[in-house]
Amino acid sequence: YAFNRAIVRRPARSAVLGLRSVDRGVPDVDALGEEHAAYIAALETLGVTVEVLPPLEEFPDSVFVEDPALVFSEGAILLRPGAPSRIGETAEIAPALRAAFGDVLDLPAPGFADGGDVLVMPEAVLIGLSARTDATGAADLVGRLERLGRRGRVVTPPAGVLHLKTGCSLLDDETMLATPVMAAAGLFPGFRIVETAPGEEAAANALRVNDAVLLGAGFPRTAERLTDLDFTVVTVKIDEVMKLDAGLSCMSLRW
Ligand code: CIR
Repeated sequence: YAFNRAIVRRPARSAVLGLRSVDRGVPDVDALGEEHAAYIAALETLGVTVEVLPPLEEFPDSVFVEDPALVFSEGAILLRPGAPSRIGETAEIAPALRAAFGDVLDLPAPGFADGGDVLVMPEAVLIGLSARTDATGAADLVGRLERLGRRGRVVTPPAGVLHLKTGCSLLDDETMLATPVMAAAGLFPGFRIVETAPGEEAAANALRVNDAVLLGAGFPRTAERLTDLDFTVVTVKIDEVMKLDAGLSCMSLRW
Protein backbone atom coordinates (compact mmCIF):
# COMPACT_ATOMS: atom_id res chain seq x y z
CA TYR A 1 0.00 0.00 0.00
CA ALA A 2 3.01 2.29 -0.41
CA PHE A 3 2.31 3.78 -3.82
CA ASN A 4 4.07 6.43 -5.89
CA ARG A 5 2.17 6.09 -9.11
CA ALA A 6 -1.28 5.28 -10.38
CA ILE A 7 -3.12 5.02 -13.68
CA VAL A 8 -6.77 5.99 -13.92
CA ARG A 9 -9.15 6.47 -16.85
CA ARG A 10 -11.83 9.13 -16.98
CA PRO A 11 -15.37 7.73 -17.14
CA ALA A 12 -16.97 7.71 -20.56
CA ARG A 13 -20.47 9.10 -21.12
CA SER A 14 -21.36 5.50 -22.00
CA ALA A 15 -20.74 4.59 -18.34
CA VAL A 16 -24.52 4.70 -17.90
CA LEU A 17 -24.47 1.42 -19.86
CA GLY A 18 -21.94 -0.17 -17.49
CA LEU A 19 -22.62 -3.63 -16.09
CA ARG A 20 -24.83 -3.63 -13.01
CA SER A 21 -25.97 -6.75 -11.21
CA VAL A 22 -28.27 -4.87 -8.86
CA ASP A 23 -30.29 -1.94 -10.12
CA ARG A 24 -29.51 0.95 -7.77
CA GLY A 25 -30.52 3.47 -10.43
CA VAL A 26 -28.78 4.75 -13.52
CA PRO A 27 -25.61 6.66 -12.67
CA ASP A 28 -25.50 10.37 -13.41
CA VAL A 29 -22.55 10.79 -15.75
CA ASP A 30 -21.66 14.30 -14.65
CA ALA A 31 -21.77 13.35 -10.98
CA LEU A 32 -19.69 10.27 -11.78
CA GLY A 33 -17.10 12.52 -13.42
CA GLU A 34 -17.02 14.68 -10.28
CA GLU A 35 -16.56 11.66 -8.04
CA HIS A 36 -13.75 10.48 -10.29
CA ALA A 37 -12.03 13.86 -10.18
CA ALA A 38 -12.26 13.89 -6.38
CA TYR A 39 -10.76 10.39 -6.30
CA ILE A 40 -7.79 11.56 -8.38
CA ALA A 41 -7.36 14.57 -6.10
CA ALA A 42 -7.40 12.31 -3.03
CA LEU A 43 -4.68 10.09 -4.50
CA GLU A 44 -2.57 13.12 -5.37
CA THR A 45 -2.98 14.57 -1.89
CA LEU A 46 -1.62 11.29 -0.53
CA GLY A 47 1.52 11.65 -2.63
CA VAL A 48 0.63 9.58 -5.69
CA THR A 49 1.50 10.78 -9.20
CA VAL A 50 -1.58 9.97 -11.27
CA GLU A 51 -1.60 9.36 -15.02
CA VAL A 52 -5.06 10.10 -16.39
CA LEU A 53 -6.07 8.21 -19.53
CA PRO A 54 -8.85 9.50 -21.81
CA PRO A 55 -12.38 8.08 -21.69
CA LEU A 56 -13.29 5.20 -23.99
CA GLU A 57 -16.86 5.45 -25.20
CA GLU A 58 -16.84 1.95 -26.66
CA PHE A 59 -16.12 0.44 -23.24
CA PRO A 60 -18.70 1.60 -20.66
CA ASP A 61 -16.84 0.00 -17.72
CA SER A 62 -13.37 1.15 -18.75
CA VAL A 63 -13.20 3.64 -15.86
CA PHE A 64 -12.57 0.55 -13.72
CA VAL A 65 -8.95 0.15 -14.81
CA GLU A 66 -8.20 -2.26 -12.02
CA ASP A 67 -9.85 -5.15 -13.86
CA PRO A 68 -7.86 -5.53 -17.13
CA ALA A 69 -4.41 -5.54 -15.51
CA LEU A 70 -2.40 -6.17 -12.39
CA VAL A 71 0.60 -4.05 -11.44
CA PHE A 72 3.43 -4.30 -8.93
CA SER A 73 6.49 -2.13 -8.63
CA GLU A 74 8.40 -5.02 -10.26
CA GLY A 75 6.15 -5.44 -13.27
CA ALA A 76 2.70 -5.66 -14.80
CA ILE A 77 0.44 -8.45 -16.02
CA LEU A 78 -2.25 -7.87 -18.64
CA LEU A 79 -5.38 -9.81 -17.67
CA ARG A 80 -8.41 -11.13 -19.54
CA PRO A 81 -11.56 -9.68 -17.95
CA GLY A 82 -14.32 -12.25 -17.70
CA ALA A 83 -17.18 -10.06 -18.95
CA PRO A 84 -17.44 -10.17 -22.77
CA SER A 85 -18.06 -6.41 -22.93
CA ARG A 86 -14.78 -5.78 -21.06
CA ILE A 87 -12.25 -8.11 -22.69
CA GLY A 88 -11.20 -5.38 -25.13
CA GLU A 89 -10.13 -3.11 -22.29
CA THR A 90 -6.87 -5.03 -21.99
CA ALA A 91 -5.58 -3.84 -25.36
CA GLU A 92 -6.59 -0.30 -24.42
CA ILE A 93 -4.63 -0.23 -21.16
CA ALA A 94 -1.60 -2.07 -22.58
CA PRO A 95 0.22 0.93 -24.12
CA ALA A 96 0.20 2.87 -20.85
CA LEU A 97 1.59 -0.15 -19.01
CA ARG A 98 4.27 -0.80 -21.63
CA ALA A 99 5.28 2.84 -21.37
CA ALA A 100 5.54 2.59 -17.60
CA PHE A 101 7.07 -0.88 -17.25
CA GLY A 102 8.65 -1.82 -20.59
CA ASP A 103 7.92 -5.52 -21.04
CA VAL A 104 4.70 -6.73 -19.50
CA LEU A 105 3.42 -10.25 -18.94
CA ASP A 106 0.03 -11.39 -20.14
CA LEU A 107 -2.51 -13.95 -19.13
CA PRO A 108 -2.89 -16.55 -21.89
CA ALA A 109 -6.24 -17.57 -23.40
CA PRO A 110 -8.58 -19.28 -22.69
CA GLY A 111 -8.72 -18.42 -18.98
CA PHE A 112 -10.20 -15.26 -17.54
CA ALA A 113 -9.24 -13.14 -14.55
CA ASP A 114 -10.39 -9.71 -13.36
CA GLY A 115 -8.08 -7.55 -11.27
CA GLY A 116 -10.93 -6.97 -8.84
CA ASP A 117 -10.53 -10.60 -7.81
CA VAL A 118 -6.89 -10.13 -6.89
CA LEU A 119 -5.91 -9.03 -3.40
CA VAL A 120 -2.23 -8.31 -2.89
CA MET A 121 -1.18 -9.22 0.64
CA PRO A 122 2.31 -9.07 2.13
CA GLU A 123 3.09 -12.79 1.84
CA ALA A 124 0.80 -13.87 -0.99
CA VAL A 125 -1.48 -12.70 -3.74
CA LEU A 126 -5.01 -13.95 -3.19
CA ILE A 127 -6.99 -14.78 -6.34
CA GLY A 128 -10.72 -15.24 -5.84
CA LEU A 129 -12.73 -17.43 -8.17
CA SER A 130 -15.86 -15.65 -9.37
CA ALA A 131 -18.19 -15.29 -12.32
CA ARG A 132 -15.33 -13.27 -13.88
CA THR A 133 -12.27 -15.24 -12.79
CA ASP A 134 -12.27 -18.92 -13.71
CA ALA A 135 -10.06 -21.76 -12.51
CA THR A 136 -7.94 -21.73 -15.69
CA GLY A 137 -7.35 -18.00 -15.47
CA ALA A 138 -6.55 -18.21 -11.78
CA ALA A 139 -4.07 -21.08 -12.27
CA ASP A 140 -2.37 -19.31 -15.17
CA LEU A 141 -2.19 -16.15 -13.12
CA VAL A 142 -0.41 -18.04 -10.34
CA GLY A 143 2.21 -18.99 -12.94
CA ARG A 144 2.60 -15.41 -14.13
CA LEU A 145 2.92 -14.16 -10.57
CA GLU A 146 5.74 -16.65 -9.98
CA ARG A 147 7.69 -14.95 -12.75
CA LEU A 148 7.43 -11.73 -10.75
CA GLY A 149 8.57 -13.53 -7.62
CA ARG A 150 5.09 -13.49 -6.09
CA ARG A 151 3.18 -16.41 -4.63
CA GLY A 152 -0.44 -16.69 -5.76
CA ARG A 153 -3.10 -18.47 -3.75
CA VAL A 154 -6.48 -19.32 -5.28
CA VAL A 155 -9.49 -19.03 -2.97
CA THR A 156 -13.24 -19.39 -3.30
CA PRO A 157 -14.97 -16.35 -1.79
CA PRO A 158 -18.54 -16.62 -0.52
CA ALA A 159 -21.19 -16.37 -3.23
CA GLY A 160 -22.90 -13.08 -3.83
CA VAL A 161 -20.00 -10.72 -4.39
CA LEU A 162 -18.94 -9.53 -7.82
CA HIS A 163 -15.24 -9.59 -7.03
CA LEU A 164 -13.13 -10.77 -4.11
CA LYS A 165 -12.28 -7.16 -3.29
CA THR A 166 -15.94 -6.15 -3.32
CA GLY A 167 -15.94 -7.59 0.18
CA CYS A 168 -12.50 -6.91 1.63
CA SER A 169 -9.43 -4.72 1.53
CA LEU A 170 -6.01 -4.79 3.13
CA LEU A 171 -5.52 -2.05 5.74
CA ASP A 172 -1.97 -2.88 6.80
CA ASP A 173 0.35 -5.87 7.05
CA GLU A 174 -1.84 -7.53 9.63
CA THR A 175 -5.29 -5.98 9.31
CA MET A 176 -8.09 -6.67 6.84
CA LEU A 177 -11.34 -4.75 6.41
CA ALA A 178 -14.07 -7.20 5.43
CA THR A 179 -17.83 -7.64 5.36
CA PRO A 180 -19.09 -10.04 8.03
CA VAL A 181 -19.81 -12.63 5.33
CA MET A 182 -16.30 -12.35 3.90
CA ALA A 183 -14.78 -12.34 7.38
CA ALA A 184 -16.57 -15.60 8.21
CA ALA A 185 -15.19 -17.32 5.13
CA GLY A 186 -11.80 -17.93 6.73
CA LEU A 187 -9.79 -16.54 3.83
CA PHE A 188 -7.39 -14.49 5.94
CA PRO A 189 -5.75 -16.71 8.54
CA GLY A 190 -3.52 -14.78 10.92
CA PHE A 191 -5.08 -11.41 10.09
CA ARG A 192 -6.88 -9.11 12.46
CA ILE A 193 -10.22 -8.49 10.75
CA VAL A 194 -12.17 -5.26 11.07
CA GLU A 195 -15.74 -5.89 10.00
CA THR A 196 -17.80 -3.29 8.18
CA ALA A 197 -20.64 -1.98 10.36
CA PRO A 198 -24.16 -3.40 9.77
CA GLY A 199 -25.68 -1.92 6.63
CA GLU A 200 -22.30 -0.55 5.51
CA GLU A 201 -21.05 -3.60 3.60
CA ALA A 202 -20.19 -1.45 0.57
CA ALA A 203 -17.48 0.20 2.67
CA ALA A 204 -15.41 -2.98 2.38
CA ASN A 205 -13.92 -1.92 -0.94
CA ALA A 206 -11.63 0.62 0.69
CA LEU A 207 -8.13 1.52 -0.40
CA ARG A 208 -5.08 1.88 1.79
CA VAL A 209 -2.78 4.43 0.15
CA ASN A 210 0.39 5.43 1.93
CA ASP A 211 -0.60 6.92 5.29
CA ALA A 212 -4.35 6.90 4.83
CA VAL A 213 -7.32 4.67 4.14
CA LEU A 214 -9.64 5.93 1.42
CA LEU A 215 -13.16 5.01 2.40
CA GLY A 216 -16.44 5.67 0.62
CA ALA A 217 -18.36 8.56 2.14
CA GLY A 218 -21.55 7.61 3.95
CA PHE A 219 -20.21 4.79 6.12
CA PRO A 220 -19.79 6.64 9.42
CA ARG A 221 -19.78 3.66 11.74
CA THR A 222 -17.16 1.79 9.72
CA ALA A 223 -15.09 4.98 9.55
CA GLU A 224 -15.29 5.21 13.33
CA ARG A 225 -14.10 1.62 13.71
CA LEU A 226 -11.05 2.51 11.64
CA THR A 227 -10.26 5.77 13.41
CA ASP A 228 -10.62 3.96 16.75
CA LEU A 229 -7.76 1.76 15.55
CA ASP A 230 -5.74 4.88 14.69
CA PHE A 231 -6.11 4.67 10.92
CA THR A 232 -6.29 8.01 9.13
CA VAL A 233 -9.50 7.88 7.12
CA VAL A 234 -10.08 10.01 4.03
CA THR A 235 -13.61 9.75 2.65
CA VAL A 236 -14.44 9.98 -1.04
CA LYS A 237 -18.00 10.20 -2.37
CA ILE A 238 -18.80 7.13 -4.45
CA ASP A 239 -22.61 7.22 -4.78
CA GLU A 240 -22.52 7.01 -8.60
CA VAL A 241 -19.57 4.60 -8.62
CA MET A 242 -21.51 2.21 -6.38
CA LYS A 243 -24.41 2.17 -8.85
CA LEU A 244 -21.97 0.43 -11.20
CA ASP A 245 -21.12 -2.26 -8.59
CA ALA A 246 -17.75 -0.65 -7.99
CA GLY A 247 -15.76 0.98 -5.21
CA LEU A 248 -12.46 2.65 -4.50
CA SER A 249 -9.95 0.04 -5.58
CA CYS A 250 -11.61 -0.47 -8.99
CA MET A 251 -10.72 2.99 -10.32
CA SER A 252 -6.93 2.80 -10.30
CA LEU A 253 -3.88 0.66 -10.94
CA ARG A 254 -1.31 1.51 -8.29
CA TRP A 255 2.35 0.79 -7.71
C1 CIR B 1 -18.33 -4.52 -13.83
O1 CIR B 1 -19.36 -5.14 -13.56
O2 CIR B 1 -17.37 -5.02 -14.41
C2 CIR B 1 -18.28 -3.04 -13.46
N1 CIR B 1 -19.58 -2.47 -13.57
C3 CIR B 1 -17.75 -2.87 -12.07
C4 CIR B 1 -16.32 -3.29 -11.93
C5 CIR B 1 -15.82 -3.13 -10.54
N2 CIR B 1 -14.43 -3.42 -10.48
C6 CIR B 1 -13.83 -3.93 -9.44
O3 CIR B 1 -14.48 -4.31 -8.45
N3 CIR B 1 -12.54 -4.10 -9.52
